Amino acid sequence: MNIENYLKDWKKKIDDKLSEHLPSEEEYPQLLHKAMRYSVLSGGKRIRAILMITAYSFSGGNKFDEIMPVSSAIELIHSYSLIHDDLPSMDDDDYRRGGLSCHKKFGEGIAILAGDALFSHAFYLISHSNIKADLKEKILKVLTEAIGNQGIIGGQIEDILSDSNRKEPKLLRYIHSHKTASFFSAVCEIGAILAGASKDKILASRKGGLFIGMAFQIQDDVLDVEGKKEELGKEVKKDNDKLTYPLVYGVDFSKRIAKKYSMLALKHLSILKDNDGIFENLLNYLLGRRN
Ligand code: GRG
Repeated sequence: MNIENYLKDWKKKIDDKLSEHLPSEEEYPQLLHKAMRYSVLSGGKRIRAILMITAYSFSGGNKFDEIMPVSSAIELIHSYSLIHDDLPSMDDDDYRRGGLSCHKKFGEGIAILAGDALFSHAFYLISHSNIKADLKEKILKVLTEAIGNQGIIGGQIEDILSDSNRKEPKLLRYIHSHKTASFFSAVCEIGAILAGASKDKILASRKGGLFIGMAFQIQDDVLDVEGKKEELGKEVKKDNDKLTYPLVYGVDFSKRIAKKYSMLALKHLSILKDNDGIFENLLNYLLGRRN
């Protein structure tokens, strides 16, 4: 299958479910729900949810309706991290996904609370889903580990403390593997767990997802240097004072490292049943993307 169609079809299904799973703008307190819906439904590639669904499907899962609350939860957590990442005390970004960032549109207090509410709502969706209790417990362990102090937040704190004078490759790998790749790893592992896959497939999905995440974040760094505001939907050259792959290795070598990580990802994921080469095409898409 053509990868653009694959991504487009799943994005549409994920977007529809997200709209259904979010509280309506008419529901009290309206302003909170408006800010939540604005941030989640204003765009986004839905890559994390698509990876979860793909790992699920290639591990033998076929009950897509049952797992959609988990794919929504993943995108709600991601949107929450973007809202908080854009705040003045973090990356201080006025634009996101081609529009105003949440705090620019609604004010800082509302944006913080909208992020917090998205985070809680993600766990509401998982806990109210029809997924079997033992699988729920397993995925919650993976998810909470990936997004907490030893995952996204651990990476984010080192990211905001980092500066371009400390060109330390070990610290750079810590930031990227925690801030971004830990979540990619978790969503692939969760897909395999939900499908009831064997231990070796679950581990392969976890490792493959980690390498996809590393490649993805390096490309994100490269886009900050080479990308265009109109394509990215946010300001470029915002990472000038940050520890990034282009800073430490230069743009060309960073691209080669991203390619190496994508090959490693494919090596691990090769034990899943991917008849149409979706993972390979997906990685090529991610490394060639302009937003
Ligand atoms: C919510 C767990 C949690 C933590 C809060 C603010 C923060 C702590 C973490 C920020 C982590 C962060 C924003 C990492 C950057 C990851 C990244 C490359 C985001 C862009 O992802 P895309 O390109 O965005 O998938 P779209 O718009 O397509 O969804």
